[in-house]
Amino acid sequence: MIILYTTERDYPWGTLRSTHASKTKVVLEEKRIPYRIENLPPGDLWKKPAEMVARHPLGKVPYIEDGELTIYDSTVIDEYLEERYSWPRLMPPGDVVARAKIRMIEQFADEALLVGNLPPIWMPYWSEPAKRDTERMEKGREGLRSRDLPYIDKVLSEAPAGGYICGDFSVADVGMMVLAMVLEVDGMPSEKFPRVERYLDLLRARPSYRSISPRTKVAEATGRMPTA
Ligand SMILES: N[C@@H](CCC(=O)N[C@@H](CS)C(=O)NCC(=O)O)C(=O)O
Repeated sequence: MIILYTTERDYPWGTLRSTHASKTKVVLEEKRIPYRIENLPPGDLWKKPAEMVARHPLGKVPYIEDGELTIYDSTVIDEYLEERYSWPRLMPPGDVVARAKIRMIEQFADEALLVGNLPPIWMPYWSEPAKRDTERMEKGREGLRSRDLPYIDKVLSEAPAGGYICGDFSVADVGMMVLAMVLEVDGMPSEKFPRVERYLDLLRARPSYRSISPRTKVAEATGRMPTA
């Protein structure tokens, strides 16, 4: 069974999870791969204990163990899972252009959202309200409003039929599930982007979203979720 190393914690305002590991969790759920979670203390991400660095040289999550094999980096892990467990497919086989478009959106989600505008919003929720840097949070929101949501809206408006960002559900949508997760906790108003709002609700309605939903407590999300 695959072991996913991540960080998850229950708070009164929702259950918070590593954003990058959430990408891998969604893929494990979508592909119905049996897995269990090794839930590391959030402090390990800063302390970087030797046993963690032995598996991930940068002491980050996620990394997985698949038998003897250890793999780190959410994008690499998700590609490995796609190649090893090809059904249901999260990448269309053969179509080089469609694959490149999906990879662009995957990369956009990583760079613009997961290491860009989401951490200033998401990280403060790991502290109590009085300790949050509200100015920094607002900068993250402004970054979403001015750059990321307009771009996502444009891509959605040009998407092929299928309802998802590149047509059928694919790895391009997986990073966007993380945006859906963060905005569910934050509640940032985004009514100026109704198409994006509808899309994020569509993602939240997928059974795999339950495994990263802020409403799913750590104790209820320790392995592959039962299908709804
Ligand atoms: N490129 C990596 C980034 C992983 C990453 O930054 N994970 C965060 C948690 S969401 C982390 O471990 N942060 C601790 C650090 O940056 O040292 C991936 O996609 O897995």
